[in-house]
Amino acid sequence: MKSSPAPLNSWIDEYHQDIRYGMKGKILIDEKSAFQRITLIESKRYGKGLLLDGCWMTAEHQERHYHECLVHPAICGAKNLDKVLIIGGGDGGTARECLRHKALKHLDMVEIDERVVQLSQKYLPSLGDKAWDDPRLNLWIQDGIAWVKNTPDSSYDVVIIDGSDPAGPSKGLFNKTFFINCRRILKPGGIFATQSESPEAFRHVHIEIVRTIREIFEYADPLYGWVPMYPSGWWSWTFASIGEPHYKNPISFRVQEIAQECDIWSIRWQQGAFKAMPAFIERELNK
Ligand code: SPD
Repeated sequence: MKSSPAPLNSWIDEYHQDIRYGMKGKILIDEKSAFQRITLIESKRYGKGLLLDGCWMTAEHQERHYHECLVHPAICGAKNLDKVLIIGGGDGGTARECLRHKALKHLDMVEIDERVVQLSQKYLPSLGDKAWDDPRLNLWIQDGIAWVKNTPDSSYDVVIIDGSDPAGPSKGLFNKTFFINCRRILKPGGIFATQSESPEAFRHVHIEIVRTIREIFEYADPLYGWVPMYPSGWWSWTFASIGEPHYKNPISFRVQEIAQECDIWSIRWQQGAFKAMPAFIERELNK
């Protein structure tokens, strides 16, 4: 007798402070790696998706909301693109968006958990897409915090942090020492970018991240957008640089190269998103 495939009918939720954020689907893989719990799901609405330690990371039909907004303000604004660093990003989406830029010569991606890469390649191949075979990509399975600490000064044109939430293996990606090292390894004209949590669901964490980055870089600004599958849907990414806010001045030939294929990001969208700081965050940051 043939067994019928499991229906996509269970609720899969991220729980946070008496609220749950979820979608209907079924669980494909649920395992513990050396670093975290990894869950792969198939959802009705957004295709296959990934949770780490029970928190939503990405899904096939929604990942562009996140990856385009993390990558293009940094990559379009940096003076040069000889050498770019991604910390985390094991699903491949951030690397894919970076490598759409032809001027980018060398990309180091440092992911602590090899299992995230293996499972993403198998279940979420559209995220990394051709990036996995791109000769410019150098994938290192190592601790990103140690990598940044051990990197010589002025090594990278762009440093992008694509970690999970500030807990577990990603906790050390949000503190002052780490941000100081990120600034140190940037070349002149370089840009730092990190996901900086939700101004609603993780309000205090978000404010603390922006405040800390502003203590270290001359220029640092959060950009506000939406990743509907994340807690509250309202999300942020923070960009920083030295000398001038390079991330606010996208270089036009880089924009032309990618704009037609973007779902969310455009110069117009970016300009609005940098201005979209809610008043309560502005007040807190000005204290
Ligand atoms: N709560 C979600 C935080 C997600 C940060 N990274 C997502 C990984 C996508 N490449």
